[in-house]
Amino acid sequence: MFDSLSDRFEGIFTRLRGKGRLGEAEVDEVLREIRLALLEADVNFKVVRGLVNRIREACVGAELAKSLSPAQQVIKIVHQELIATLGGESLRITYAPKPPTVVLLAGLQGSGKTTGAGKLARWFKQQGRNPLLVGADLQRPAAVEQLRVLGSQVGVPVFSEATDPVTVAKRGVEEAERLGRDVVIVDTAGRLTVDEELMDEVRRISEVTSPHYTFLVIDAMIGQAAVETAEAFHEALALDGVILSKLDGDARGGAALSVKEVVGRPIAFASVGEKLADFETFHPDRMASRILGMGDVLTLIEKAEQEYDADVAAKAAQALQEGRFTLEDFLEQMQQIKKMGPLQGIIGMLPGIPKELKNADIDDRELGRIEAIIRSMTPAERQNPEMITGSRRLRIANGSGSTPSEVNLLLKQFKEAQKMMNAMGLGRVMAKKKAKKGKKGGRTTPKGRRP
Ligand SMILES: Nc1nc2c(ncn2[C@@H]2O[C@H](COP(=O)(O)OP(=O)(O)OP(=O)(O)O)[C@@H](O)[C@H]2O)c(=O)[nH]1
Ligand SMILES: [Mg+2]
Repeated sequence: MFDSLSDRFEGIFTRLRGKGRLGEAEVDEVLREIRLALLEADVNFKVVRGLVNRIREACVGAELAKSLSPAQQVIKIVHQELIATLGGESLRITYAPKPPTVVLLAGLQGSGKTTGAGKLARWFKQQGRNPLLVGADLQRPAAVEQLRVLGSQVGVPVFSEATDPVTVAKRGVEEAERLGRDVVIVDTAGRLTVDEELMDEVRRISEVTSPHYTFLVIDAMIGQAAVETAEAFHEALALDGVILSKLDGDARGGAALSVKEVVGRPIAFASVGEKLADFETFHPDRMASRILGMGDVLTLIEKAEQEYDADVAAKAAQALQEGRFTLEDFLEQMQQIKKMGPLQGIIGMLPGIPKELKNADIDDRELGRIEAIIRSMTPAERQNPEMITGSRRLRIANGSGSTPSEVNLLLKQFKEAQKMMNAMGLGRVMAKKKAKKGKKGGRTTPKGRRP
């Protein structure tokens, strides 16, 4: 995500770090580089101009903060201005006093509306709501079916019928009232380009459902061209915000950085992958940190909290503390990590990770291979890996489609990890956290403390 933009900023700041006080000429040089980096990232030129001007003003006025080095000052200023450009605050959803809260999704064809509807349904469920999905895309025969599949994956009912989109949407809201569902998410049809017919249809759907939130789903990979469609939709629908999809494939960040300033509406959610869990509330501050290569630890912790099973984590903490963390626990932990999404994405959120590692082709299949090896072991072997020698090793290798030396490597790595965790006293730390949280009756998730 935003890799090429991050690289550019990294280069700019690295050169800056070598300098002492910044004179006017140096500031101008930095600003010129920032401007170029943003334009290359496909950020709208008006947005770039505003952003660079604000950075310049802040740099001129910033001479007083003596505690920071010039490089740190500039980074801090750029960080703050990026946050502002991305919308400042996160959008907080408020719910209608008289349910259901209606959410309407609109957007061009293939922008990620239907997937987004499923992801949003999952998100609302995590907030303790009971959503209903409404399939008002009767354009494509498979559209409603796609929504039904997503609905069943997230455990949310789907309403649709073979009438017309406006009627479906209207009856969908009535159905939610009847069933006592407190959130309605309406998926609509897309077109290849903005056209009158499309606008007329969503406009009428909007009229009959009176949505509390109208979100435009935008494919981030289109870059700033996406922003033009946003303007057209905003005129027709009065948008409340944007759901930026496919951010995982967006190396440049042009759409993300342009939308708020051009359309005047914030990015509400970010969709960062094909899986239903790859969906986040959009936080301008965290996104700015990511763009500047400062990592995004908060999102990582939140993800861990959402996806990590508290019981499994508590069990592992206990095992660690008692010094009997086995391959069995290791396997369970690994499955938890897998739930958090592709490894590459997780690593991208860590601060200070060298670029080479971020770009390294980290293969999720590696996890699968380790899993296969552990699964080919008997319970006794998992408890006591010392007993795995000669013929056992060969059997495990055959059973998992790997080689005896791969089995050996895994055992060695596991032993190292075990040693390290003991040395770090990680078990004790986790157990302490657990005891503390236990008293408060809270959850027992060891936030981000995984080895
Ligand atoms: N990598 C990635 N793919 C995504 C994301 N969101 C959606 N997709 C993919 O984009 C494609 C289109 O998504 P849909 O949700 O069907 O898009 P849509 O807007 O409903 O499309 P129409 O109904 O045809 O207008 C699908 O293959 C999705 O899996 C995302 O955040 N990341
Ligand atoms: Mg669709």
